[in-house]
Amino acid sequence: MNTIKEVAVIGLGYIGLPTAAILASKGIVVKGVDVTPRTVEAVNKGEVPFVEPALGEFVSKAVAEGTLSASFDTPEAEAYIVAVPTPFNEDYTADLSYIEAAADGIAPKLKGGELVILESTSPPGATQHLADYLLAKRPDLTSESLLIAHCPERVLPGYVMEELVTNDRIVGGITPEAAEKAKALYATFCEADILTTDAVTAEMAKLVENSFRDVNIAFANELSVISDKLGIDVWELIELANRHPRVNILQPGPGVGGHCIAVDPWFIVSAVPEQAQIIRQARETNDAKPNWVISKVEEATKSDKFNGKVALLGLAFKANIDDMRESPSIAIARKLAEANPSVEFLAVEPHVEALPKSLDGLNNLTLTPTDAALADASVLTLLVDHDQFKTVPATALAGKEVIDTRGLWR
Ligand code: SAJ
Repeated sequence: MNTIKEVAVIGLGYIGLPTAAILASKGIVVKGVDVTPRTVEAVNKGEVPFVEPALGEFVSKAVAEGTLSASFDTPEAEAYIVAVPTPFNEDYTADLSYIEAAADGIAPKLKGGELVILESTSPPGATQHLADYLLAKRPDLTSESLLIAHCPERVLPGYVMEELVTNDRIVGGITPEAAEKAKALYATFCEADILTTDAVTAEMAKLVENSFRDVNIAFANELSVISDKLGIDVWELIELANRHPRVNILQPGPGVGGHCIAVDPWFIVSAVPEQAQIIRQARETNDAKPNWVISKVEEATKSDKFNGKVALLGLAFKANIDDMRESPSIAIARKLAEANPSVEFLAVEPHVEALPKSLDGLNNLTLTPTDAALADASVLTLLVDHDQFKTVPATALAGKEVIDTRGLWR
């Protein structure tokens, strides 16, 4: 039974804000903390600064009812949920500086007895590191008086509000008491099973889930390159093979993006480099896919029919979202535009109104409406399977060179 009535959520991003909003919808007073002024302002106005279906209603209702607010400073609370980024360093080890910055804000507020939950995807040992870090800052507290747990998020962008309720959760405690207390808090909104374990197993479970997917997408991406060499249709191949009752091959694409699957496997590789052979190879295979797409586009621009314009359809890292983090489309767009200054690239992304900063400074790349790009370019490169592109009529593709990395227009 949950007894916690006041929670601080540190980091109001794609995971922190939905978690804050759903807790607030259960009557818990939630104080969100973020370093970005745009985020703090938006939340206090009841708005969501990114695209996530259904989240807007939760946030506006909770803010109107006074159960959710945001600020730059960490408040006192009975429980703290840390949902900050964990990028990787150049050597693929995890950068824990955002977690440490969150802990710097929490430490002075502690009185003893609080629950601190790390939700950020973390390498093995990060939760213990957080515990040690907090206790080093607050030597007056003991490891018994601070309940620390890892509860990795597992929700799929685009379905977050649904999956927060329906997905099973894993809670790994530094102590069993911490796991139980965190479990009770999550049970206020999670209707599925909440499974308790130790912190390192919970950390690894999260990393393994995303590595499993990365390895299987790498298999699909390898099949697409093999099929191209053999002159067969990879989508048909996969469809046929998947008719076997125990085969379920995933879909090839232009590479793997997002802040999760393209990142998390490296945390395992850097922790146990000798042992993590398949996991490393999968990362390398998926990271190589954008260059393969680039070579296909460049090949198409050498044709006599090429009119000087290439459409790049979709910049987000996957369908029906606006998130462009680690997006293979962005890498493809940037490299193509840099390497082919005489070609005009028409980038299409229906979910944004301006190109991201990562594409700044490219004179031959412009954000273009879908219809104009389809009409003007003689090479059409489909990079993301957004719903908007599903309805493109076959007549719009007639006479064009089509590079369909998602199998949407076959
Ligand atoms: N992709 C393919 N082929 C596929 C499936 C995906 O190329 O068959 C690509 C996507 O286009 C995208 C990337 O992989 O670029 C990742 O997309 P995704 O939909 O597989 O996953 P994410 O990154 O949006 O969310 C994942 C989820 N993890 C798993 O499915 C195991 C989600 O549940 C996690 O919460 C999330 O990572 C996270 O935050 O870790």
